Amino acid sequence: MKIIFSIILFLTIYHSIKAQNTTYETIPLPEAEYAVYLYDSNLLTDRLTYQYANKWDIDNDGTMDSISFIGNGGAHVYFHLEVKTSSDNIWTRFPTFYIDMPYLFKEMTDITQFLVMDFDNDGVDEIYLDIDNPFGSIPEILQKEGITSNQLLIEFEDGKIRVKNF
Ligand SMILES: [Ca+2]
Ligand SMILES: [Ca+2]
Repeated sequence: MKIIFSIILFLTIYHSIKAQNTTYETIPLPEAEYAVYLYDSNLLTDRLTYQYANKWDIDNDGTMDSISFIGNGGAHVYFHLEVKTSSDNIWTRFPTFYIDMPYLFKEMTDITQFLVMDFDNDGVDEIYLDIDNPFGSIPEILQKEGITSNQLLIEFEDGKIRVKNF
């Protein structure tokens, strides 16, 4: 009797583990082809990162640039923006700009958080971000620059990346 009970218990546990695994595996990661897990030796965890390389030329030098979104490793993953333009080849990091859907939106919708297109029709793409920081707050570094909205336009101007109100 004890053995049967143990077997039933084992099967129950096994079944629930298997169910969890199955559930986990069947949730598709959006834009999975751009997603990688990078180990962070400070946080001691893998951070989900979206790497968009060679898709846009933000600094208009004829060579494609890189845009990445680095996950914070939390249960509800928030991502911050990093941009590397080919003209200076250095990463500009925005560690206080958080979004939770760093996906390739094709157009502006109510839920678009990230979109790259030529918003001002000057022939060069800009980056749109609708940041979703805690309590809707605007990062201090942006407030000092006169930014009054969570909707940001990030563009390359006079040799550097600038952040403006959208
Ligand atoms: Ca470029
Ligand atoms: Ca433009």
